[in-house]
Amino acid sequence: MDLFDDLPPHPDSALLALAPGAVLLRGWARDADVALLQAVEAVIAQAPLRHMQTPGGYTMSVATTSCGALGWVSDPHGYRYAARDPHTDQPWPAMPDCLLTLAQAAAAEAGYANFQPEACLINQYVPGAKLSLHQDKDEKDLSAPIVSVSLGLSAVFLFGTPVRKDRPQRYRLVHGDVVVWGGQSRLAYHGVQPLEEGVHALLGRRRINLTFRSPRVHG
Ligand code: MD3
Ligand code: FE
Repeated sequence: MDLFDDLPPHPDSALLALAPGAVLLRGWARDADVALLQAVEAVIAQAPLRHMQTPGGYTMSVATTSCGALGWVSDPHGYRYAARDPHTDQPWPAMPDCLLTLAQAAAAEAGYANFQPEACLINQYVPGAKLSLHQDKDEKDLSAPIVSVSLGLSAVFLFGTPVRKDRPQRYRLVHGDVVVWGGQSRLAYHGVQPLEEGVHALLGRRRINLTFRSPRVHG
């Protein structure tokens, strides 16, 4: 099986290239996990997690919310970034400093000096939840990377190429992993296999993934 479970553990590696433009910072967020989780829970208290509808008529198994100037929204009309949470009709909660600082430091470590994410999408998985293979292309600034942070239960992440039919590689992303997706990897197809049963010491029976994005040019 091509499951890359044998990637280096924390902390003996700072930086690992998964593919051109895709940099894994194994365990990079682990020391900050309590602060990150506390900040995420404060966002969720203001902007609840919800299962969005897809334009294709499905309900996502992953529950989502956002913080920052813009949030990611899906409904029967399509996917887009919006300044207000349609659930509360309020602006999204501000991006907590500890999240922004971590995302910018990770981007800089991977070679992106001026990353200014305006959106942080929060995805919560419980066992069985998955994310089908897709591209992230709702952002107008494709020169900016996406920074992802994984917390809680581990997940098998599918990582393909910009060509949908190319067979994806599989990586297990664990608590504290940070990945910077830019350059040639920015438009790669990717997804998450159904989350396996488990209980994480800090997060319990779930996985939370944060993705930091620059939806607008000049962000
Ligand atoms: C590769 N989230 O929110 S994070 C998403 O674990 C999303 O919740 C997954 O895909 C999750 O859109 C995967 C890793 C990731 C995020 C964005 C990417 C990988 C990416 C964009 C381009 C290429
Ligand atoms: Fe994605």
